Amino acid sequence: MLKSDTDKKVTPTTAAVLESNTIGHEVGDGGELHQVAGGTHPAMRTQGGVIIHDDENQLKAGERGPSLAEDHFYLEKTQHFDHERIPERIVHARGYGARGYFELTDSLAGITKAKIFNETGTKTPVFTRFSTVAGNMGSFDAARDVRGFAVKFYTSEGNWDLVGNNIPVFFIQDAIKFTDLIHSVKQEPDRGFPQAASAHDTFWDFASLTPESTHMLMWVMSDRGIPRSFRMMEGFGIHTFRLINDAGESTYVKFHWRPKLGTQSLIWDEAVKINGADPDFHRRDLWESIEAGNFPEWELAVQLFDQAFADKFDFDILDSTKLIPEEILPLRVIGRMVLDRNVDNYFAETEQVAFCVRDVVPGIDFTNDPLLQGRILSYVDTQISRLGGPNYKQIPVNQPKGIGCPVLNMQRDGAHTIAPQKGRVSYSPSSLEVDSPRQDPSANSTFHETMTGDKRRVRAESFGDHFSQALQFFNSQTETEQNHIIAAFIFELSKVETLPVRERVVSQLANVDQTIADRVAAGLGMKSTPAAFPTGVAARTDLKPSPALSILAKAPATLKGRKVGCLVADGTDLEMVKSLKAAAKRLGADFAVIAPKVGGATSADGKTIEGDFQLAGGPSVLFDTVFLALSEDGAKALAKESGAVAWVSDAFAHLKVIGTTAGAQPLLTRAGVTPDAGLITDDADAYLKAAAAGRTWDREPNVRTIY
Ligand code: HDD
Repeated sequence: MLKSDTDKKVTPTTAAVLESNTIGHEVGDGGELHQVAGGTHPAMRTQGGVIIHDDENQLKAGERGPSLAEDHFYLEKTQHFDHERIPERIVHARGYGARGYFELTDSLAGITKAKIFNETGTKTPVFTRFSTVAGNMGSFDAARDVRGFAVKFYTSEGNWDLVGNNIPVFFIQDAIKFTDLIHSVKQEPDRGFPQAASAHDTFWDFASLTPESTHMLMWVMSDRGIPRSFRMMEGFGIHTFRLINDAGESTYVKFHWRPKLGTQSLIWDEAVKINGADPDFHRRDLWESIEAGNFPEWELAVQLFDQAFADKFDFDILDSTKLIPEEILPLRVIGRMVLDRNVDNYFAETEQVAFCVRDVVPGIDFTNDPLLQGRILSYVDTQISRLGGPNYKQIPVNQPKGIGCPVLNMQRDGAHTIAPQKGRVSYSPSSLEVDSPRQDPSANSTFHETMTGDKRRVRAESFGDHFSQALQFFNSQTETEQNHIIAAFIFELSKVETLPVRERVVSQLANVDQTIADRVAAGLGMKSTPAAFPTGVAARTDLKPSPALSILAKAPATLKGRKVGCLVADGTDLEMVKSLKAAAKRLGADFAVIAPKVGGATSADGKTIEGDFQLAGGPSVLFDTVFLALSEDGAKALAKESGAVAWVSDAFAHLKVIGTTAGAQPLLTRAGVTPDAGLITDDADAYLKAAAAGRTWDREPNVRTIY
């Protein structure tokens, strides 16, 4: 007899239950399995809904005999397992998603007929997926890479997918080069490595022969390529799109996401170490903050302009390697996106979500950007292959959810048809059924654009300047950020084995600016800087810097969303740790205690200080700022632990603000920490204030060579 779900009888331990059921006798009547450790468990069932009476043993002919082919429980279980994987995305394979909503705060009525942008206060459900581009699904989060920022809006008029990145420009101008770009950056096809890295010959070979990528390279080599958190990343629609109003008039639009927590990045050496310490650094951060109720939030802002404005630039607004600086065309904030729910099942939702650039709603339209035009095909195509057929939009995460947008059309059948469309009529025009769906011309919002020209494979002359905005971006960075760009080029090119490729990249950089090329050449140990690569259009040097393109120039002083790591040992003052924790929490930070043993340490007054991490499991790279709450004896003991010494020396090298008790000196000395503005002793308030201001950038020249 099987126990009912509501039977409260408790079986002592899982192990005991398993043992009694797996060794020496048949389960058959083993209803106890439904209740373990006080829980009430429903019966396990097959895909066909049949109760499974034994999930521990195959059906055998005799106790030690062969397994029987009629064991349908075993067959179903294993066959399903054998087919559990689908092809991973060819790009953006590694990603993480969450649900939430978009709320309109400023109406674009009159500019677009799209309902999502008309009535302020309208809340539209969203599914958002962040990703790296090059790495495979099982790679690590903190790679140097572009981050995908894809949002599916379940609007009341159907789904709109805004499939963007955390960088406002792109590597190439024409979609026909996308295959080459991705082939060059993914693992090399003969050897299958390196994964999740652009630092190898094929990428830089392609990049150095593709000067249009130069602007994007500046961005990827900047700290934007190693974000601190998905929550601290900007997002961009990149292309110029069109908004269309009821009169059929068009306004150009560029979309921007701005994180409430401000933009923040990692330090390269820190990112490398994070990838070992916690390959899931970004996904864990997103999951945990949503679980904790600290819902990540972004503003959605737009840049709106017309043809006359577009014509003023000497670059083309259809060229995705260019941006319009905010200082020339300010952002208008029109809403906010809040991610407030983690997925229930990673595969069902995050893996199966299918973003398609061609999914737009009335009032939002494409432009002739040749990159955007090419994307319109690729996304649907890849979903059909990834998700096994043309009905991928019937998977719940991809279904339209807006009230008033049921799926009604003449498409029928195909693999995995789940939502049966009713009736006899599956064609149009038809007369047999009065309620069969009909086209509705009022929803038309295709912009009536006049097209002229010869049919040609050509790159417009207006797409010809590849260096001016690359220089403008570099000039818009603070000195620290510029140093990081130079260091990133040096690191990446140091991994390139083919000398002529290395030299060609530097010679392309000389087209941006001779000093940039000289600095990179010096860092690579080149005897002289290679001459500039021949170019048709030289960089303009008169473009004004755009401070909005710098992360540091607009970094907010806040501890919100940041993590404080507090190192303790036997002899630590527990009360001090408690009050530091309370103060950090009040400022919106997370606080973790790192102890030599995960069970904690014994405080000066003999109490247990609970640990969140053991030293080896909680290296300082996982925290934005650190505090050493140590007695002198505790510090002396830790000075003999290489893990503790590295914990401190890394924090120092990664320019973290370090708060410390005076007792911690033996460990600080052993770790080579020297006093500076970012080392604060015995003053918790001053420490937290300094930590909120960010890293100790002035320390950098003391800990690494600036080329
Ligand atoms: Fe793409 C996925 C962003 C150009 C072809 N792309 C993909 C994703 C993002 C972007 C964020 C992951 C979506 C998700 O989370 O599932 N892609 C961009 C941006 C581009 C861009 C911002 C330029 C501005 N992409 C681009 C081109 C092509 C593709 C030019 C092909 C011609 N992209 C794909 C794809 C992917 C994809 C192969 C792989 C998985 C998928 O579509 O769903 O179709």
